[in-house]
Amino acid sequence: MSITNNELAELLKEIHTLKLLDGQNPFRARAFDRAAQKIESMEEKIATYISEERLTDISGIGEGIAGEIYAYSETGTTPELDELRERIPPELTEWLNISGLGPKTIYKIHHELGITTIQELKQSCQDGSLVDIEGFGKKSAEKILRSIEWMEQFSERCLLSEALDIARPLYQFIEDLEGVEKLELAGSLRRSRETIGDIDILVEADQQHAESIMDAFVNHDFAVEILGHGATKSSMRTEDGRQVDLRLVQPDQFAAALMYFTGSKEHNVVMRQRARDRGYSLNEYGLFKMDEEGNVQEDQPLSYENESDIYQHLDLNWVPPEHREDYGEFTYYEEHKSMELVEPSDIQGVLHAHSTWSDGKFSIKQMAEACRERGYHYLGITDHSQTAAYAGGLNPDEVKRQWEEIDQLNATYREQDIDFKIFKGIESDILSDGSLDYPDELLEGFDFVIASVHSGLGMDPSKMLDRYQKTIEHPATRIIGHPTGRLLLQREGNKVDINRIIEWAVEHHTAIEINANPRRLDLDWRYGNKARDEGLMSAICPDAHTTDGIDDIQYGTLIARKAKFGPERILNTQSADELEDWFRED
Ligand code: DGT
Ligand code: CA
Ligand code: CA
Ligand code: ZN
Repeated sequence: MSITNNELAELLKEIHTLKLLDGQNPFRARAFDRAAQKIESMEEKIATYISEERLTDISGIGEGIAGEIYAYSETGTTPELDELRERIPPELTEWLNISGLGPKTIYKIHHELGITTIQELKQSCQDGSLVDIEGFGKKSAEKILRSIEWMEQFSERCLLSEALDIARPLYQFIEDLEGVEKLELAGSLRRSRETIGDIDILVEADQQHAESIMDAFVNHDFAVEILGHGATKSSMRTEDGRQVDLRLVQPDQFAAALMYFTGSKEHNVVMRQRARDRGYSLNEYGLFKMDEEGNVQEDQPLSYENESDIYQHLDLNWVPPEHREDYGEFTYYEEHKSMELVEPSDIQGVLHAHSTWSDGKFSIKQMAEACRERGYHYLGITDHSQTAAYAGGLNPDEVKRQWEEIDQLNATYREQDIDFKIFKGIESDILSDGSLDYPDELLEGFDFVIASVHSGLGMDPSKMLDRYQKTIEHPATRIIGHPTGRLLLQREGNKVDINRIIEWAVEHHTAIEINANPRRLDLDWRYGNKARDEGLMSAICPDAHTTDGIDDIQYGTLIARKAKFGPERILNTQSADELEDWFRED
């Protein structure tokens, strides 16, 4: 395997940092940092120097570092690195995440006070013991404390919706900068993951514009802290603690870089193996031929213009970014040109919304009008059922009065020749024994029933499964709501056997919703293969409690695509009439 200059530079920088954390002489450790910078900025490929064993020809690389590099190229690690990782307490390397705290300072504090955890560091800032160290004062203690609090305040990941709120305006801002030829969101965001670590953006531009583009990026209003500022990569942190990485590549590198930085890592691993199997080498710079000895022919890139061409070289059709997770995409796209996936414009109506009858903030009419404004043709209103007292669930009498209101609204639409229908739905609690929340006679009066678990979420998964079985077997149940009950980044869902629930749902003419609330996105996309194999129906449900909440459908649609749903398996791509028929079938 050939090593890229970037990969090696990262390695040497890591060794440099660890040496400083280890308290080694900074002047001697610096040789590793210098070598890293040299290799990073070299035009020539370091892999050539390695294969020809002439690393020491490079100024700044002596025998010692050369030895480490040769070892790394053969074994994937180096004796020095192994030793350092062994010796340095892992808790100490976590201190590196505290902004403004470098490895030398960390070593000094660790050495003087004998502390290793961030909690201990926090303590020493608060009780004044840090001030006893030479070179530290009250101010530095306060600054470290602030940084720790900053770090703790922001969790490492955010919701897909939050990342999009940052990425979309940034995208538009960068798009208009002079010299930007191409621009794409990359990383987990391009793959529509349900949570996002950092935001990755890739730009194609000529070198001459690199500086001004990077300057504009790090000086954007969103940037409250600049984490890196270079010609090929810059990073900043936004007000809400999100990191944004901007990478800039030359025109002939864009396709390979986009593929690499879109990931996932798991997908990339398989792609690189496919390249090797065919006598090629794939990295972030391109796709190259290898000679018989396995050396990369850097001067012989295969010809391609876009991602699709690269996939073709590896005997694959283009894989949509949302499917690049090593979740069955290789077998599928070897055979198939594409997969039909649901699009926002396919969505005809809104199912699963609440009104002031239970815990919604707007009347049925206001919700209906908001749907019409967005171009939808129906609204399935689903307030909470009677057991959900905390959410203003409807007793049977209220249900009947709500039906009257819906009948009147529908009559008005018909009189005015407006193509819009309100369905009488309910979000029935699934009671602890799996039954629905009203007597059968009343249940029959609804157009459709969404059945959701809102209590006893922590129950034993096998008991939960029994509960679901009974619910799904009930003839009134048409849609299962948010099946695991998870709240992303807040609460894990029940570990109930979703595969089994999918099978029962298909058997009993029941759909499982993709709850589009960005904190839920439940059904999880990882069940997409199973759902597809079984022919499961779903619905992209905003679970809207406000008119704005309807727009969450966009996140549900992203996840439905990731979960491999075409429009034909999404209920709310159907017309109101088709849907009515589907609800009525047994
Ligand atoms: P995130 O940020 O945690 O939500 O997830 P990603 O997928 O955006 O990961 P990130 O930002 O660390 O890197 C962006 C992409 O770059 C990643 O999906 C694949 C590629 N990449 C980064 N580091 C590596 C690596 O060490 N090996 C491989 N094969 N690919 C990498
Ligand atoms: Ca990322
Ligand atoms: Ca990143
Ligand atoms: Zn709901």
